[in-house]
Amino acid sequence: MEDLIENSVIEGLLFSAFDKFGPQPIYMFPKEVSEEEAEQSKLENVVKLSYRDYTQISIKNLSMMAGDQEYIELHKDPDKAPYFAILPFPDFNLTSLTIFHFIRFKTSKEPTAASFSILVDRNRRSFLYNNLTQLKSLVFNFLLKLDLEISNGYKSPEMMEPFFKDLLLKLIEIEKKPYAPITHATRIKVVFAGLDDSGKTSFLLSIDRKYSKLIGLKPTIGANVTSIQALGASIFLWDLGGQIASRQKYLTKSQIYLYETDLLFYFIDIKNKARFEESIEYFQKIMVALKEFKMNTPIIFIFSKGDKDIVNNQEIKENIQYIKAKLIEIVSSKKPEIFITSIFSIFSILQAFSSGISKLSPNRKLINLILQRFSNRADISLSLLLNNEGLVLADFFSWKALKSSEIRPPGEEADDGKLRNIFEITAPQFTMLYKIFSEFRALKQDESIFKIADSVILFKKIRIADYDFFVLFLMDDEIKKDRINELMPDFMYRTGDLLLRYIS
Ligand SMILES: Nc1nc2c(ncn2[C@@H]2O[C@H](COP(=O)(O)OP(=O)(O)OP(=O)(O)O)[C@@H](O)[C@H]2O)c(=O)[nH]1
Ligand SMILES: [Mg+2]
Repeated sequence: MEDLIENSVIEGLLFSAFDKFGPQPIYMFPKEVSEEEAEQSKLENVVKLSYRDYTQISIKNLSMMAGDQEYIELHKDPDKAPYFAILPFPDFNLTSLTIFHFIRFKTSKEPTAASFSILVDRNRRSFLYNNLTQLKSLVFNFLLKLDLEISNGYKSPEMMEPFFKDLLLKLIEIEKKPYAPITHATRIKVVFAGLDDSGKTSFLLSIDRKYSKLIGLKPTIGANVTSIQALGASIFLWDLGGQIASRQKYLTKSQIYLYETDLLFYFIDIKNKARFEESIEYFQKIMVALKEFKMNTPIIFIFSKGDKDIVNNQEIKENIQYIKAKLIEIVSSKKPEIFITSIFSIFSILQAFSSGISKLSPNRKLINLILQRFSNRADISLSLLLNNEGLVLADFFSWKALKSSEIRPPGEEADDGKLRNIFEITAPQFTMLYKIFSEFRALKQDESIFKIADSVILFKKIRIADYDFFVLFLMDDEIKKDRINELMPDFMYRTGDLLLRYIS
């Protein structure tokens, strides 16, 4: 086992569980070393973990995933629990893929919260990102088997070793496959496609706040690739100019243009009904190409040019309904994710972009959950976590906590359960919030309070490493600020590392 680990990207396997002393390491491979040896190994830049190190990792794993005493509550609502996350352990130069899990012992009524981690050198963490789907399913199966083995109680590490070894061999197989290169930096390819004149370049310029270039914009000829460094990754943006000749080229040379697309934004000009059929046809061809590469690329549909003054016109509404129905037919497997955007509402563009980018973040669910717990504890009805560029990294919304009638559109039921996308419902309010956000950011203060109708918005700037993040809270009473400030350090502790590595 030790030898296998030494020669692979895997630095360790750790199974931890709660017991009466808190989170404890139960099975760990390679075997722990003495503390002196662990100290020494740090100087030599190799990873050797002592029992205390494994315990620290167990504590972080379980407290991040389950949160102190809340793990039983999570269990009551398993759908809400994030079952995995990629967690950084900078103290040990490690990154883990951690799967959260409940063990059901025959001897106990209550399930026991547990976690299983694959530990890798943090400089080689792209192994986890590049093979996430495969690794997850491998580990889920492994845990099922493990459950059966220990259902009468923990067995000795020696007895369990073959199980872990079996898993390790499978992991090494994945590592050896040539299509899973281990690179140092995460590189992400985002493709923007749609007919000519559908607003792709305008959307991209808006994300970049290059408003002055929006005027007199010319059609994009061929593909225009730019890149941004954000959220711990290099994001390559492929703006595929939509002229007919170019479209054909992308499809015949899909190996170049569509291969390894991590995320696709597909644009439809909702004002131009005459071209809906043409647009759908192009989309279907792109889908065929993507399917050939066996890629499960997430798709975000952008209904562009939904400017405020026309978006509620009967004609536009009908257009939207029509094209929505078409898309539902095409992507029959799941609900298409649609955003109506306008270059006159920067927030509409940022939230569409954020939603796409969040699909690339394995930790998004966990960050959301931490924000949700925070908001519940502080009795906050709406909170948003933004990065300096205004991307929404996490959001929380609850009707229950929302007493103010101002923000609820007429006819909306006060029903928490049915909410899926908070942006859909509160878009106009968010536009306003975003405007305030821009003002706040310009102020260079750490905290600011804005009053709107019978609500209060609190903005807080938090600094993690060299980066600014912003949290925005909507509340009915300024008094809740104290509670927020009290809970803030814990929130920052829990989310800090996750935010720095949002997608890498
Ligand atoms: N009213 C309105 N016009 C928009 C919006 N977005 C883009 N446009 C206009 O639509 C036209 C085409 O926009 P582009 O961004 O160049 O479209 P494109 O998809 O990049 O087009 P190609 O490069 O030819 O594929 C321009 O005149 C834009 O000003 C919008 O949200 N509202
Ligand atoms: Mg263009």
